[in-house]
Amino acid sequence: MKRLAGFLVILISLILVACGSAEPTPPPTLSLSLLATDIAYDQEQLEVMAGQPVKIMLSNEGALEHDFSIMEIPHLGEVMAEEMEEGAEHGVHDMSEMDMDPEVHVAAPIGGRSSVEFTPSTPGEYEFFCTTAGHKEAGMKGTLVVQAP
Ligand SMILES: [Cu+2]
Repeated sequence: MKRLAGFLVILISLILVACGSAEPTPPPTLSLSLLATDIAYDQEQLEVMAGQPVKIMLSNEGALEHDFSIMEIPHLGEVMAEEMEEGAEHGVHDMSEMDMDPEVHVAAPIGGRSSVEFTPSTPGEYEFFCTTAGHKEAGMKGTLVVQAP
């Protein structure tokens, strides 16, 4: 009987510990690479999961500035863009002339690499494209597929 009581105490403690971890840990960030050249991306489709943070690394191996933009996409938290200068001189990315304000946006300078991180919240298909004038029309676009978890 004494052994049984001891066993129950351990069992109850384990249950309490299991229930005690209140914060559900978010799934690990999914890292995807996208290569930009003149004038194209190397992938037409990117697949991600709703509720999972995604980090898109944009490398620019072209001779023009390129970016990664999504006009509208439901997401959790903030969109974090990080532009890394590597090599090439810094081309100031002026968004002021644009009459659009994409929800997700990051530009990669010539020969450089940038990343943008966000957590899509709603399954669906969202168009991504390059906002540099004429690039989307030239085919610099693709589909971000957000799968249901
Ligand atoms: Cu472009």
